[in-house]
Amino acid sequence: MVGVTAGATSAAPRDAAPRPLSQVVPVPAAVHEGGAPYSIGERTAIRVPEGSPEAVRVGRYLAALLRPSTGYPLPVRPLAAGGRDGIVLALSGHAEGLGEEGYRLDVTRHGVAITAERPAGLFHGVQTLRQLLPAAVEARTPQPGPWTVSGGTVTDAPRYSYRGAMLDVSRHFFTVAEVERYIDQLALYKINYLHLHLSDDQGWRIAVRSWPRLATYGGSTEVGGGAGGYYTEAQYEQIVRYAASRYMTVVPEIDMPAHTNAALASYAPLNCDGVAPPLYTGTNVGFSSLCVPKAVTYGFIADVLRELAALTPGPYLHIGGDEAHSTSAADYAAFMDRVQPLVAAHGKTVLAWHEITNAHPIAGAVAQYWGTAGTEKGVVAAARAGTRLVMSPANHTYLDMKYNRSTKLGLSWAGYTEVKDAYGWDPATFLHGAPASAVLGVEAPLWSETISTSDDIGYMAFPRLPATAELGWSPATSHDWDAFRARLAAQGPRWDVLGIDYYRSPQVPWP
Ligand code: TNX
Repeated sequence: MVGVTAGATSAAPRDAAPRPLSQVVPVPAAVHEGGAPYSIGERTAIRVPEGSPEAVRVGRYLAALLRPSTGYPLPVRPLAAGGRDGIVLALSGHAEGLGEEGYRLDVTRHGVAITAERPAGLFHGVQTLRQLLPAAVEARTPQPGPWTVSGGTVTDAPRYSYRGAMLDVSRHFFTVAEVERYIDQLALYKINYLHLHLSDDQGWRIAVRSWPRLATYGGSTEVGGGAGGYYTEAQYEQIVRYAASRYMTVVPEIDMPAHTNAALASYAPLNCDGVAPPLYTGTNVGFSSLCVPKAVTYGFIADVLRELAALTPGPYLHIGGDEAHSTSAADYAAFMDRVQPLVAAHGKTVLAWHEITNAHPIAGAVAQYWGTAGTEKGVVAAARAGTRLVMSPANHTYLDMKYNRSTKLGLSWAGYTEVKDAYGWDPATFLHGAPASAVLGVEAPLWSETISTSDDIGYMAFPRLPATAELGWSPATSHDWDAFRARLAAQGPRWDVLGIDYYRSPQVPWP
């Protein structure tokens, strides 16, 4: 953990000139600079609409963020108690057109007002305010001020409603605390979906009451032969709740019919030959398959999806479907056609890797595109026929790709991915011929064959995750590499304070 030392030993004000209102990642949709700045001080209060418990919680979250570093009391008070000074969180009607997640941030001499239609918008506005304050605000011990925000107005709302990050907790297991840490890092960039890759050949990571050995045996190891682990129901619910407190929806994935060795090893009857294979701790893909003709396969899946749906308030269940190299094309289609209705039976929406378009995506299904070229005809045809898309082109969004040949962590099958590559594509046009209206959003997956600690996550996700986050949030017209890398550079000191061991890309002019 790198501490903040600048200014700590002298009385000289540090960061005295507040940063421009546009120096935020993702860049806001509209910024109007002007008017007097506001400095958060000893007497600043956070004022919240008492009629909304959620808005009150956002106010308390903001207070908890600001108190340790500023050392100010920052009481959270009802708006009705009078006075409009300080930091005001206000819920407005629909008239302003801010939408589900948008917000307006007004800074005047009297204070900062964040206005939104929904609490999610207040939360995103708080992230913007956070980035407009000096990096030292992230410290957990008192730091010298001033805590000044430039005068003016930010009006902001997302380009896409789905802005995801995936963490593969199967190849290496990550504890609840490690997942929560990543959730907090993602929230700073307005990510609103956390996709958890809960099963793969190397490990099954979620307790299932009706098939207990999935977790207790199938979860007992990981890549390299370590101890692995799994989430109990209570722990998974804890992650779901923590994510929700950051306005993030968990998308659980059970990968099938391939990537299933951990399940096949746990229950012999799931295998076509009735023989359980050993647990697997290597990094090959494509060798396992559930037994498509066996009836028990669908009883198993129905049980797993029923239990998972009951633990998952979000709309999506991700059923994987990738790299089924040991399943025939006919079996694959038959399998997917049989499994999708099991998702729908619980009122959930099917999300799957784009190979699902080789079967028959059911109405409402979402395909997650991970190709590198944007030319897959089957996916384009499905998109034209109504299947929606989450865009995760591996050569732009995969956080497990190495930055360059000397990156110690990561893989390189999709090529080296520097920050400029992560930023240099357009979700609306990447898949040639697919209607732009089919695109629901973007996601940055982090596969964990080579990733096993929070520091590893930080190194691979930063600074590339913010690139995908900006493509998902900011208007297409704002896309500009030079402007992006300058704004990204300003994030470096914040990551230092947060203890994120990020990659110091030579493409970014770090201060
Ligand atoms: C491909 S992309 C996979 C994963 C691997 C990843 C490594 C996709 C849907 N599947 O099984 O972990 O590459 O980069």
